[in-house]
Amino acid sequence: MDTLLEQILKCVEFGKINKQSPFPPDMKGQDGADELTKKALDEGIDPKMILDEALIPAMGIVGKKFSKNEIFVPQMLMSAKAMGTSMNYLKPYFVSGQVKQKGIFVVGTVAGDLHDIGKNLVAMMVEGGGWEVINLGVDVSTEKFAEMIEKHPGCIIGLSALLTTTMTNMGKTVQELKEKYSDTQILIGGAPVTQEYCEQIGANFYSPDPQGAVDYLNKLAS
Ligand code: B1M
Repeated sequence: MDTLLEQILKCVEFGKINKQSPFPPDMKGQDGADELTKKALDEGIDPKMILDEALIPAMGIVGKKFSKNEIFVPQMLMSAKAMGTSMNYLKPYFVSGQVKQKGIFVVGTVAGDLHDIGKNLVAMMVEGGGWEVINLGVDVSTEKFAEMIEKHPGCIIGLSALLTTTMTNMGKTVQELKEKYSDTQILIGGAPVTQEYCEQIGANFYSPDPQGAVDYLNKLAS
């Protein structure tokens, strides 16, 4: 019989949100991340243990499977949704400072660009990796990112772009932020973005997928 933490891990890995959710079919009628996380907290399990021993490893498995094309966007979204359901119960403990997160990741799609599916996946995976995530949405100006750096010194910036035309804006944002906040780490990604472009515009890191982003951030935190 799996422990409660192992059961939560499985729910997040396979995207089982709650008892009512029909996905995945072989877990139909079973408790999901919702019921099990509540139960774990009611039984006095430390929220940090739920995060470190269930949610983070589950999202780690999901990220690796996605990188290897063993699962696809819909499964990843279901996992992220299950994780979000658990996180709703854990958030009050983080907000109160009872559980320490690894750092703050401010992420947004660059100015002029309205694509957010990939960026949201990155945000959810990073949150699942134990970071506080401030998701600024789409069409985010350089000024908005700068405002966040002022408000949260030491935060790490993530920029996403899906259009060859808005990649130019990504370059401008990196350049302007680096001029003013040279120590700020900037991670970039998005379908048309490459390692070569990353080097060209002076960003710190390029990741082609969410797991690479999580690995990079975790290296910075260690
Ligand atoms: Co648009 N669109 N779109 N679109 N759209 C593309 C990107 C396009 C390739 C389609 C095509 O022509 N074949 C093309 C771009 C061509 C180019 O620039 N070379 C295009 C175009 C042209 C346009 C419009 C200009 C169309 C028009 O109006 N004439 C317009 C632009 C609007 C604007 O942004 N100003 C437009 C609009 C839209 C919709 C609004 C309809 C919709 C977006 C809805 C939304 O996001 N909420 C849309 C969609 C859905 C797409 C496609 C079909 C799918 C994009 C997507 O979500 N992929 C896309 C074609 C395609 O890719 N097949 C297309 C799935 C997602 C999981 O992948 O975003 O790459 P992706 O994210 C990946 C990685 O890139 C990485 O991780 C993710 C997971 O692996 N990643 C990061 C992403 N961000 C990262 C950040 C990181 C690290 C990794 O660190 C910070």
